[in-house]
Amino acid sequence: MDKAKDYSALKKFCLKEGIDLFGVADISQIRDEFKIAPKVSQGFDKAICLGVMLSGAVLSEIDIVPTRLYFHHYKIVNSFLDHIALRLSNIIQKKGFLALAVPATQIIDWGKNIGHLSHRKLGVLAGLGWIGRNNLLVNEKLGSQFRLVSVLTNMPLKINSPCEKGCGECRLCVKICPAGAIQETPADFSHIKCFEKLKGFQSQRQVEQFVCGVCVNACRGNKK
Ligand code: B12
Repeated sequence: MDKAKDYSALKKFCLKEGIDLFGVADISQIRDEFKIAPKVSQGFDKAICLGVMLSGAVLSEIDIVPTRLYFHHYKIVNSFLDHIALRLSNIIQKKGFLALAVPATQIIDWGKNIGHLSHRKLGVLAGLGWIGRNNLLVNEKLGSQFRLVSVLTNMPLKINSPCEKGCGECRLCVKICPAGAIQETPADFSHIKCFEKLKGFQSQRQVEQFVCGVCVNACRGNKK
């Protein structure tokens, strides 16, 4: 087995299919946190984390409220990511290894508002970016204008190093957040304020699910 060669082959497949960010994280220290598939979770030691960029045109229509266009885009991008993750997991499975595609967006505990695992955390460990003031994964080139999916596996692959960068002096998201949820550090981010605002957008029939996109639109990484 050549870890670097297999990494390159999987990356090539993903980029050809339209994926923009590809990285592999070592999950051996964090897999106990996962809520997904507890019976098989212990067999995985890495996660392939994928990101696809969002449409600049769709995002640019969002100023202080989400748009119907963004909501449609959100659904299409989630579905696209889930399809690529399924295809990638099948490729790995056919090579004789374990693989599990983790849904891009599925909430499994509405009380605690959590998914099967944190794609953002995996993204940091896979070197795709850092957790920004907006509490999102921020990539140097794409800002927060991308969505994520992950595939858990035990296939021997080259591992990326965690990203060590940060937002620096940029506070564009702090100023624009309609919920006032974004503060100086990611630890200060108010999930409650954010969620209350999203519920408001939904109840006003702005969009049918909990989406916003204002901080996503504001975050351009370092290409401001
Ligand atoms: C539930 C959920 C929500 C809930 C909030 C719940 C929450 N507490 O985060 C609600 C409905 C409010 C919500 C809102 C939004 N969400 Co949401 N959401 C999710 C979902 C399904 C699960 C998140 C989860 O389990 N959180 C629980 C905690 C434990 O994990 P976490 O917050 O992700 O990770 C934190 C910790 O790990 C922490 N941390 C602490 N110590 C350490 C140490 C290290 C080393 C690291 C790396 C991290 C770390 O840092 C992380 C950030 O705070 C994920 C998909 C997924 N499965 O990841 C999408 C996801 C996080 N959402 C996303 C987005 C874009 C949004 C919205 C912008 C809505 C929209 N699409 O318009 C808003 C904005 C929220 C914001 N600014 O944070 C994207 C983020 C993409 C990105 N570039 O980062 C995700 C990843 C979906 C996707 N497939 O791309 N969301």
